[in-house]
Amino acid sequence: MRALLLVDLQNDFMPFGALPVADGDAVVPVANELIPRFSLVVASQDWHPHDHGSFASVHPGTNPGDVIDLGGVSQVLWPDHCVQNTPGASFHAGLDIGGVDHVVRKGTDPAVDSYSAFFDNDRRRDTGLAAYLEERGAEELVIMGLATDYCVRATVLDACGLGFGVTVIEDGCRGVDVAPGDSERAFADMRSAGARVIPAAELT
Ligand code: VGL
Ligand code: ZN
Repeated sequence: MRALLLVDLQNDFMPFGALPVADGDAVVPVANELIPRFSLVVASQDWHPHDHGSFASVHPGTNPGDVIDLGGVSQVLWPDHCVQNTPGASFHAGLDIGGVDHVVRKGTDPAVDSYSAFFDNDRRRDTGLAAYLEERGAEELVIMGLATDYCVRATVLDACGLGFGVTVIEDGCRGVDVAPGDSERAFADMRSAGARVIPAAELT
């Protein structure tokens, strides 16, 4: 069975949000077109406490873009984003959320970030997503969303490592590109990990 995994289609990652991804809203129609084609659809949601350790605002003297050590893991600092129960953390209003079967929240521990929808960045905690998918017999995952170079990349690499067959919808992803080329390198990393990267039009 094949499941669709929509990564972080939340207001704060849209061009009008706190951590804007250029053209991020262009992927919402791609998601809406794919949703009815799947019997199982999961959406991840970046869901941070207001004092999350990935926020530059909680580390005096730092700015977004700085890199610090957070509990032994290298951490890029971000503007405050996707704070639990705020409009920025909500899914884009245009997303067909009625077609989503399950939401997996991540980044809830203030001490560690979670780019992947499967594991925290220190890989100590599991979100429960792998067990959820395995219980429902999902062996193949089709993955798209935001941001290509952070949460999509980490989610795809973990999915490949967990043994899922992974297809990434290239035009269903957009990246932050802190450094130019980050998204292209992220797609290359996903391919190296065994993922198939294709445009939505080629998904059969
Ligand atoms: C993300 C940076 C910080 C993402 C989440 O969804 O790619 N990026 N938090
Ligand atoms: Zn985040």
